[in-house]
This record gives sequence, C-alpha cells and structure tokens, in this order.
Amino acid sequence: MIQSAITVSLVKEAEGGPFVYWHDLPGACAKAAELGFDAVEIFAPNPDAVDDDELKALLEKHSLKVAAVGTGGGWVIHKLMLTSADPEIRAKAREFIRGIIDWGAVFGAPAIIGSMQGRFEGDVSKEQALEWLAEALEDLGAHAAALGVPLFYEPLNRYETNLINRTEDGVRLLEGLTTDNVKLLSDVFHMNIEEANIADALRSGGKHVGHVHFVDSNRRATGMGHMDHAPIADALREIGYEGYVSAEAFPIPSSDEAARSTIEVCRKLFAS
Ligand code: LER
Ligand code: MN
Repeated sequence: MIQSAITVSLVKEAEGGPFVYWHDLPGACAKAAELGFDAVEIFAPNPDAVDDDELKALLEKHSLKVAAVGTGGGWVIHKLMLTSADPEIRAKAREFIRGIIDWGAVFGAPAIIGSMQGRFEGDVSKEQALEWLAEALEDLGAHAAALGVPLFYEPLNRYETNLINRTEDGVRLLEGLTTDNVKLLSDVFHMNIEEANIADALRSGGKHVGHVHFVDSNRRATGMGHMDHAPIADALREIGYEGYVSAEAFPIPSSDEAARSTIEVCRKLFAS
C-alpha cells in the first residue's frame, strides 16, 4: 500500500528550499498527524541534531513513521560531495552519510543521497566521477543493508548535477553494483524536467523505485501546478510500488496549505 509523507527541514542553511515544514519538528509532526499523513521525511543538519528519545516519543504520540532522512546537509552546510576531486572531501562525505544512515536506521528510515552525489568538474572526468559515485554507493549500500534499511539514490535535474539526470541512467548505475540494497528515489519534479514521460519512466524504473518525491510541476505541493498525477499513480501501482509518496515542496502559500493540498491529492489517488 502506498503511503503518504511530508518533509520537515531542520537545516537553517537550506532556507528557501523545497520543504513543507521548517525547524519545528514537534509542530510538524502534530500537523502531519492531524492532516492524516503516515510519515515524516526529516532533513537534519547532522546525525545528532534530533534527540532519539524525543523523536521516538513524538512518533509514538502521533502514530507516525519516518519515511526517509536526507543527507544534503553535508553539501549545504559543509560543501561535501562524493565525487569531489579532493580525496579528503570524498572521505568526509562518506563519513557524513554513514552517520545519517546510522541515525535513520534507529527509526527504520532509509537515507537519501541526492545533492551529496556532487558533479564532475575541473580535472575530474564524468567517467571518474561516476566510478567514485558507484564505489560510494556500493560501500554505503552495504553499510545500510547491515542495519536493515535500504539506501536511496536520487537522480537530479541537469541544473543540480551533470552525473545522472534520468531514470534509465539511474537504473544502469544501480544494476552495475553488486549490492541490491540501493534503490532509486524518483522525484517527479526532476523527472518533469528530464523525462519524456514521467509515468513511463517510473515503469522503466520498476522494482528499483524505492521512494518518490511527490510534488507539482512548479515544485509547489501537488494540486498547485499543472502536473497530471493520475497516470503517475497508475504507473506506481502497476510496478507494485509499496513505498511512500513524500511531499518535497515549497511551503507556498503556507506550510499548512501545501500539506493540505498534498494530502487531498494523495487521498484521491491512493485511497485503498
Ligand atoms: C534536490 O533538488 C532534491 O530533490 C533533494 O531531494 C536532494 O536531496
Ligand atoms: Mn527530491
């Protein structure tokens, strides 16, 4: 059964970014539960930013789960990336992600590698960067597997990375790994820019699709742009997707209105 999630950012440096709730985790959990979301997706600045016991209590109080945890703080705050020309930065990027994987695993939540993948630039060739990325996914994917959670890899649009922009290329990358614990994060905002047809791309992602960022064409909440989400929902059902559709959207016109618009679309498309 496809479940709903809503994003909460606790990262000051990411202000202005596409997250529905900001800074107040207890407040966001209360709202998410009130509106009927199944889970929250948390973007934290580091693995120690949230007290585990407090989060456990919040989740229990509101009957919520953690759908996923972001690692982008490593890029936004520390400028780390897995494909930097500098081996020390690459090592620190892996260490940062490992810390977030460990933290997320306490809550059964997979970590997301999006902006931390970086890009090829300067003396680093695309081939070299993709090799470093694959090595990191292999290592971190196995680490996550040992903790009983998958790891999510997110293709981004061309303005955010020059490594992998499309589902087809993401699938090729994952199929080249020995671990099968790394799954695709399909963000329909990026897909709307890069794919010929979002529903067909999801079908081609098939069993590799592990998480979905669910948003509208303008990166506002679903229902606030011109994307047709019905064929997307059909494609997810067709591939037997059983993960979350998680609202990674701008809090426009407000967090609560973005959340409400998301849950209305989810109810319409995914009600069992
Ligand atoms: C960035 O554009 C994005 O979609 C995030 O999920 C990446 O971590
Ligand atoms: Mn995303």
